[in-house]
Amino acid sequence: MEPIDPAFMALLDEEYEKFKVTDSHSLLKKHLTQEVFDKIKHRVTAEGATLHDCIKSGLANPDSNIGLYAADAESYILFQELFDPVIDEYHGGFEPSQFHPISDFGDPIDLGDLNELGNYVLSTRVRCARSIEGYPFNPLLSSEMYAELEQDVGYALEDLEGDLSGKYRSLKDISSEEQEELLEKHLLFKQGDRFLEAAGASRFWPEGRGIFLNENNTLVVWVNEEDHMRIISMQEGGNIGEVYERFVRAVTILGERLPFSSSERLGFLSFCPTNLGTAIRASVHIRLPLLGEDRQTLEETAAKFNLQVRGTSGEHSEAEDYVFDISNRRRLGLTEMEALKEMYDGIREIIQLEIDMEEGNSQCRKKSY
Ligand code: ADP
Ligand code: DAR
Repeated sequence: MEPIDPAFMALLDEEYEKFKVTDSHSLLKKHLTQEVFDKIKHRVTAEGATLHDCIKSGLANPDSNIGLYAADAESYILFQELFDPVIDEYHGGFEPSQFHPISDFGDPIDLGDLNELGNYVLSTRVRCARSIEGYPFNPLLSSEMYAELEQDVGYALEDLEGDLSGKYRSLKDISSEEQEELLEKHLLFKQGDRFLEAAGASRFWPEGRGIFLNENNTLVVWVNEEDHMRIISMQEGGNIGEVYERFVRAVTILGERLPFSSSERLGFLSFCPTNLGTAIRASVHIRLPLLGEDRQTLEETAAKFNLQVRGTSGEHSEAEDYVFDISNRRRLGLTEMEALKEMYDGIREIIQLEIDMEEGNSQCRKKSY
């Protein structure tokens, strides 16, 4: 690969000097020390990824939590002095010497209903990110590559049968009104995320972007949003066993038709390092009127079970009517079933805490009579 142009290096040096004095609390700010920066800044991957390609979102958005994306699979290796400490910290301890375990989806029958009475959990969703071997990630994808990726995935989706069968539609063929309807149903991805835009994930938009939906909208596949693919199983209620069973069947069938990109150490590879390993996020939309008024207790309880609390519309959104999106935070260093169990146990605890708070309140009311 050609060495980096001196003028480009001067610009990167200048951007880094400005970034160093921001009050950013991102993992990028914490781990891109001057020593690491000087050591890796001249490196370029075989496909042409530079350090700037990986850190430009965090440089432009000092309020990032992470601030770092891999521009291609090799970035995780070539810039490991930066990626490894970020991965270790985000995934709750995953040292450079550790290896992600072999996939084990377990038996979905072991997972029942999170909330049989249906009085807290409104809906349940299990999603994973998947990248396709032979293609880089957003900053290096050309318009032609986006179109090729969309075609490759489209062919594989045609092989989904029975309750998984459905239709793929390119985003450019969906009216803005219908896009809004799908977004309100939490089926379609949000657009205009400034972190992803600054990371180079919106180039040539909407070329190669689209969504697959099965007949009853319980299986969804996003193409070329943040990752090459997001495979999503979701339904109303808390029956995570059913949601996960459908998810496992779809991922398995698609994995037999597409070469998913993975590494022995990091498992399935993704654009953002937070989605490595299993790349799974299992979530509920759960209404918590009491815990919702005590956000510190909610966050502390979630953290105890390695859960993450998001707003009603997912990342970077607020809760509406006390409906939270709560999911597993760890995706790397544990198997698929372990990630699901960690989420299952945490959600059950949170529901019990909400019940205890209700009972506590009712006891107080009785005493006050
Ligand atoms: P991702 O899940 O891809 O990491 P987001 O946090 O942006 O990204 O969530 C994507 C969409 O999925 C959002 O519209 C969010 O509201 C929706 N979502 C997440 N969990 C659930 C759930 N349990 N039920 C319904 N929609 C959900
Ligand atoms: N907001 C960005 C991304 C963090 C993880 N979310 C993803 N990958 N969708 C940040 O750096 O905070």
